[in-house]
Amino acid sequence: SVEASIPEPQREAWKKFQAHGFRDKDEFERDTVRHVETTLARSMFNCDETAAYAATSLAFRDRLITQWNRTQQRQTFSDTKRIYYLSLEFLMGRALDNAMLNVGAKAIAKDGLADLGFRIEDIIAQEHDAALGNGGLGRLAACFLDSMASLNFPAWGYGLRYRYGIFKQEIVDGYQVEVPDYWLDFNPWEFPRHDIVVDIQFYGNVRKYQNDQGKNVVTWEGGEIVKAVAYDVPIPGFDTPSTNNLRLWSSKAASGEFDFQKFNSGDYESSVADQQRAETISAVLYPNDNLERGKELRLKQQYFWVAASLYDIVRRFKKSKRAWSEFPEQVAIQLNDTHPTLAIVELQRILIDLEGLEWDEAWKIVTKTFGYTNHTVLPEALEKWSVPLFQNLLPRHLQIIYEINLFFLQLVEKKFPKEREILGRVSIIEESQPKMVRMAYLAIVGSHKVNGVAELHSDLIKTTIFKDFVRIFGPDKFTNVTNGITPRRWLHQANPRLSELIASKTGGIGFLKDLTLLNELENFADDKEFKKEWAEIKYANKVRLAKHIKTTTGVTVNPAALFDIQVKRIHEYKRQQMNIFGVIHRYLTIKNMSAEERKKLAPRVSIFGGKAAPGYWMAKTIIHLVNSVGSVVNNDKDVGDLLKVIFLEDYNVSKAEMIIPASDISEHISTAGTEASGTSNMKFVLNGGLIIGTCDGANIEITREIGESNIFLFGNLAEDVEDLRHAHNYGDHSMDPDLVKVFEAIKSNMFGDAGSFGALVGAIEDHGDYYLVSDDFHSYIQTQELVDEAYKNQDEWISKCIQSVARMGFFSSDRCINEYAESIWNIEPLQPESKNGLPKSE
Ligand code: B1H
Ligand code: IMP
Repeated sequence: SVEASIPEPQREAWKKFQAHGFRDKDEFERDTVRHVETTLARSMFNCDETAAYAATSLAFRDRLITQWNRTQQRQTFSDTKRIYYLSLEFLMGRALDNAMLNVGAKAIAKDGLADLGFRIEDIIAQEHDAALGNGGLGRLAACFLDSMASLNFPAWGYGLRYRYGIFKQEIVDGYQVEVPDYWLDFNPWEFPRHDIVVDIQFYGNVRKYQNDQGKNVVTWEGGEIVKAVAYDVPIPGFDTPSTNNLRLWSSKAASGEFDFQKFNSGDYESSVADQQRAETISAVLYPNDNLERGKELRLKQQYFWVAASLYDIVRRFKKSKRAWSEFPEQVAIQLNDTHPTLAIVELQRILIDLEGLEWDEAWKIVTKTFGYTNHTVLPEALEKWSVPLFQNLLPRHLQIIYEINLFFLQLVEKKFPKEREILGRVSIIEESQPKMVRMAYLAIVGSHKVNGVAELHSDLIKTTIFKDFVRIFGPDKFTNVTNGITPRRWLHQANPRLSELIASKTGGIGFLKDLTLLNELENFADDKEFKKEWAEIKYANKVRLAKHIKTTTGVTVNPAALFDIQVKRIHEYKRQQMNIFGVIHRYLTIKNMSAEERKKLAPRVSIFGGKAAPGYWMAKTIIHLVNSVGSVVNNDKDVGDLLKVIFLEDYNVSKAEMIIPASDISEHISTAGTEASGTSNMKFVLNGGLIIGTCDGANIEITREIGESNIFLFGNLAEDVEDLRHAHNYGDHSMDPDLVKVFEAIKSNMFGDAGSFGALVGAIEDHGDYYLVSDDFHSYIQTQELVDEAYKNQDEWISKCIQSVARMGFFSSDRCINEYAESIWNIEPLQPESKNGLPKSE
C-alpha cells in the first residue's frame, strides 16, 4: 500500500545488500574507518576523539536505521494497532552507549576501537546529552520509549526538536548561572525528513456557512502558516531487532528561506524576521519543572507539535482505508500530562470540520482514542490558558472547547440536577477575570482513562483535584500505573560491574528483560564472598565519583565516608532546604563534640545537585546556601573528613549515570503528598543504595516491596498536611528548637551575609512554612542519626542493600508499560519473526 514501494522482481537486489548487525570487529572497524574517511572527510592523521565518536555513532546508526525500516514495514504489513506517546519532553541523555548495548555489540566496538587507538569510555564521553526535558517527566518518557521498543510494542513518540535543550548550569561564586545548551552542532542520531512537512495554521478567523447541499460548514481561514519538519530518532529495543521511532518536529517559515515578495520590495529585514519568528516556535524548551506560566509561545509550541503529530497519525490511519469508527482500534494516544491536551480538540476538529463526521460520532472516536496521565497535584503546575489568548491564536479550537464544555455540563446537570454549584466547579472554563481554559479538566473529559503515577498520587487526585469528576464519570475511569525505570540504562549501562555480578548469580542477563528475576539475589544477602564483591563495586563507584568531585570542585572527599546524595530539580516542595539545614545542624553538633565522640561518628559527604528554574529565586537561594555552607565546612580543618558538603554542577542524565551508583543513602524528602512519584528513588535502590525519605509518592510502594526495615522513613503523613498548615496559619505552632539553632547560626553570618538567606528562613519562620520543614525537622534529624548507626555495621548494611535490590523487580518500566498496554491502550506486542527482523512476507 506504499506509494513508492519497489516492485517484487527488483526486490532481490535490495535484499542482497540489506545491512545486518556487526558480524565481528573487522566489520565494525571497516564501517567506522569508512565513515571517518568519507562522511567526515578525515583520515588517520587527523582523527581525534570527536571524529572517532562521530564515526562510531554513524556505524551504529546505519544498523539502527535498517532495523527501524524493517520494524516499520512489519508494523505496516501486519496492520496492527499503534500507540502514540505525546510528550513535550524526552530527556534521552546519551545514545551511543545505549545503542551499543541494545544492539548487543558493545564488546565488538570496544575491541574495534582499541584496535583503532581509542578507549571506548573516552569515545562515549564525547557525546552531548540530548536534554530535551526538565526532570522526571521527561526522563519517564525516555524510559517508556526504551521499554516499548524492548517489549516489541508498535509505538511512536512525538515531541519537539528544541534547538536549545535544558540550559547548562554553571556555578559562579556559589550562584547558578544559566548557559544556553546548543546541542545540534553534530547530532548523528537524527534523520531529517525534509519530505515530511506539515503546514500548521495560527490566528485567522472562523467562517460558518451553508454549502450547496445545505450542510453547515465551518472553516478556519487566514492567519499565518508555519511549517513543521519531521526529524526521526531511532529507538532500539534491548535484545530485539525492534526499533521504534521518536519523531520530533522542527518549525520553519512557510515561505521557505524568506518571503521573496518582501525581499524584492526591499524589505529584507522583515522577511528575515518572519523566518526567525517561525523558527522561534521550536527554539527552546521551557525550563520550568512543575510550574506553568501561561506564555503565548508555549501555547504555540503545544499546538504546533500536536497538530503536526495528529496530521501524521491521521495520514497513516487513512492509508489503511478503514472506516473512521475503527480509528480507536488502530490508534491509542497517550497524553503525557496536559501539555498535549489540544490533541483532543484537534482530532475533533479534523473529524467534524475536515472529514465531515457528525459531532457525536466524532466525539466517541476521540474519547476512545485518548488516555491522560496526570503527574502533579501542585496548583502552580496545573495548566490554564487565558480565553482571550486562545481566541486570538486558535479561534476554532476555542469554539470546539466551548461546545465540548456545553455537552459536558449538560451531562453533569442531568446527573446532579439538585447541585447547581458543581457546574461552576467542574466547568472546563473557569469564570475568572479573564476566563481561563482548565486543561486538566479538558483532558479528563476527552479521554477514556486518567491515571496517576504512584498509588498515593492516584488516590490523591481522586479525592482532591478530580474528586467531582470521579462522581461524574465513575471510579473506573481513574486508575493507577506506578512509574518505572529502564534497568538497561539505570543498571546495566550505569553500573556494568554490578550488572555483571548480578548476572553471575541469576543465570545471565535475563533479569534485564524480566526484572523480577532479581529475586534470586535474596539467596546471597548473607553470602560472604558475594557481599565482598558487592562492597568492592560500590567502593569503586564511589572512587569514580570522588575523582569527579575533585576535578570539578577541587574538594577531596574520602570514598570510605557515607555518601549522602540528593540530586533532582531544586524545588521547595522537594525540600533541599531541609537537607542543608540538617547539614548545618550536623556541623554545629560536630563542633560541640569531644574528640571521643567524634571518633564514633561516621564521616559523611553530603552531595547536592540539580537545576533551579531561571526565574525561581527561592530555589536559586537554596543553591547559594548549599555552596556557602560548603565553603565554610570544607575549609574547617577542625572538622576534616567528618563532614564535606558538595554541590555538583550541571546535573543531567549522563552525570546521573555516574552519581547514582555511588550512593550509600539518597534523599527523597518531599512534603508528604507533593511528589507524585519520583523515579530516581527507584534508580538509587536498584544500584544498591538505601533511602531516607518521607511517606510520599513511590517511596511508599518501594517500602512495601523491599520491607520497612530496609528504608529510613520519617515525617508527617499526607493526611496530616492540611491540619498542620492550618496550625501554622493560626499561630498554633512552635518552631523546632534544633532548627531555631540552625537559623541562629545563619543569622550570625556564619555562612556569609545572612541577608542573602533571609527569604529562606523567613518562609519558615514568618510565612506559614508551607512545606512543613519545621514540622518534619526533628524526625528528619533523628532518622539521620539512625542512618549513622546503621552504616557503622557494614555487614548488615550490605545485606540490606542486596535484599532491597532483590525486591526491586516491580519498578521496571517494562512492568509499567505492560500495565498501560493492558488497562489503557488495549494493545499487543508485535513479535519480530526472527532475529534479523524480516517480516513474514519477505
Ligand atoms: C512532574 C511535572 C511537570 N510532574 C509541568 N509534573 C512542567 C509539570 O514544563 N512544565 O510546565 C514540567 C514538568 N513533572 C514529575 O513527573 C513529578 O514531579 C514526579 O514526581 C514524577 O516522578 C514525574 C514522572 O511521573
Ligand atoms: P509512515 O509513517 O506511515 O509513512 O510509515 C513509516 C515507515 O514505514 C515508512 O517510511 C516506511 O519505511 C514504512 N512503511 C510504511 N508503509 C509501508 C508499507 O506499506 N510497506 C512497507 N513499508 C512501509
